Amino acid sequence: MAAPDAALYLGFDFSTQQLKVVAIDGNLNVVHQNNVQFDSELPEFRTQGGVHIHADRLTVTSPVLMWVKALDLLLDKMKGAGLDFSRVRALSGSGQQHGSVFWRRGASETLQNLDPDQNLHQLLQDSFSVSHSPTWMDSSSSRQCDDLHTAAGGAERLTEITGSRAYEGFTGNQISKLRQTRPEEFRVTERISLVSSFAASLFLGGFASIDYSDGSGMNLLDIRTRTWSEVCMDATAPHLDRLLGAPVPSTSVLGPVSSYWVQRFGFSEDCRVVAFTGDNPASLAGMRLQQGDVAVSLGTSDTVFLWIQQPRPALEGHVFCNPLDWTAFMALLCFKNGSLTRERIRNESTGGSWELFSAALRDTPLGNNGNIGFYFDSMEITPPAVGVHLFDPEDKKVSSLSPQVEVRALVEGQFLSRRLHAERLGYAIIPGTRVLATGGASSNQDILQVLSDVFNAPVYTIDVSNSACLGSAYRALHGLVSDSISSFFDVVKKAPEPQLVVTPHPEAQQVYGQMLQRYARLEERVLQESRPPEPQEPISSVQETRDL
Ligand code: ADP
Ligand code: XUL
Repeated sequence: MAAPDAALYLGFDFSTQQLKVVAIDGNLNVVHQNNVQFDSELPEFRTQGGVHIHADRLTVTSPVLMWVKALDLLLDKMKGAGLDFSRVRALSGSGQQHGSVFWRRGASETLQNLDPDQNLHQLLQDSFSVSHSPTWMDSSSSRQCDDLHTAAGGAERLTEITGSRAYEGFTGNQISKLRQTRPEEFRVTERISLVSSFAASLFLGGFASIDYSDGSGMNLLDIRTRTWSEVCMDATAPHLDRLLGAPVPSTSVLGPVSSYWVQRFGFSEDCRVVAFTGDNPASLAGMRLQQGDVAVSLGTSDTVFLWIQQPRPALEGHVFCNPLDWTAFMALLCFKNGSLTRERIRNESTGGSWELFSAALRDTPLGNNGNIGFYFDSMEITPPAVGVHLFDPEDKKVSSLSPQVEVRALVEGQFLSRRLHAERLGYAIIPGTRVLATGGASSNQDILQVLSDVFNAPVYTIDVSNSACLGSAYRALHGLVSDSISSFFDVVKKAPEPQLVVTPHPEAQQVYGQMLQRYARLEERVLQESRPPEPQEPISSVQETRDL
């Protein structure tokens, strides 16, 4: 146990439904955790799941003062629980990605002169030009997305520059929409923050810079030069760079906490604020994902997280700058047909029993004698296809498979798809690659065995509860030590290790190396056959990534 006066590091997470915090000591022990649930603890804002869904069903916002008031309340709770703020050497945090905060003219001065006798939400009540902040769940900016694609020279070109095609929830498109539909609010805006940099600003007592990693979720940053893309900025708003400030490396120390925190809560004057980032980048830090690793969350939907050295942005998925190593990248992929489809096949093929489902996987050979299945019960995000498509070893379409073969066809097909699309974004299996599995289905060793075989890599399980908060606390600690990537893994080496569960069969590489190529060919065929007439509804693609 650390001494009672030992240093502490705080990690905050401003997520969609709640504000959370963890405090760790220098040995990475979690010594305090707390949270504020927006719906139940701040009912005056009348949110559901932390948001307001507007009458058009497309506009989804959160009251910005609710986030401020949640911080007031959280700090009071921490104080009430006896946390000694003078021990906090550094803090950092994360926020839901893509959401934005519009500060009104004069906010900078207000932030610099906060009266320690008052709550933040009293002090800042006139500091926002837009009281209802756009969130990542918003899908009301389709027109602006089309315009951005056109300005950039097409969706592929935009993806190449910013790491993602235009998404309605992404910040740049929300800024465009606001400028066009509410010019007066836009006119009186002094600064635009992401949720992460807004939260950092509260601690800093001044506008905090946007970090590269969360900045890559805006459809505005050139992810390779790590500067604002001129073509995207020009298409979004005039002189937007003045409103956004220059982006900084995610490991930057922004400065000490403002005197408000020193006087009101007893923070040390030396307590540092490390750049806040997005919740997914912070989770990558919390999971201590390393080069070559891939994290696969097998929840309601399946989500894949990757550390990438050489990105190849694709229309499906997002590539962001890496929060730990500014020369590297991370990618996120979301697959809607995950556990629910596995449950359907379990119900239909093995009488609802996971034990029999597992036995079917054990009793069938790697490669399933050439039978391949695509199971898109609902319109898939990656790739945008729908329906069940089954193929025999001669690539002929068949209408059914025997129950055991069907179970393996489903699970192999799902993991071949995860690997195919990960590789398309630049993922490469290298010596030492680990697959880190999380989520409900990661308790099933036979499913993990197929995952291990398809990726030809050992599979480990990890506990990711609170990974964004924990990652933020780790990043705070790292910010105090140094700026180099090796030191991040050095400072977190005492964290609990992932547990090795399975290793690949020796023949896996040969079987799945070939099968992956066949799968890619057949997927193209399936796509041609089932491509929807209209473009995808992108809100679902973003919504489903909440699991990790
Ligand atoms: P969420 O996305 O809601 O966080 P979880 O990560 O908790 O979901 O995963 C829930 C899913 O886990 C369930 O839908 C269920 O299909 C799956 N699951 C639970 N136990 C098993 C098992 N033994 N084998 C396969 N899947 C399982
Ligand atoms: C990622 C995304 C969500 C939010 C959730 O692209 O939009 O995961 O970050 O908070």
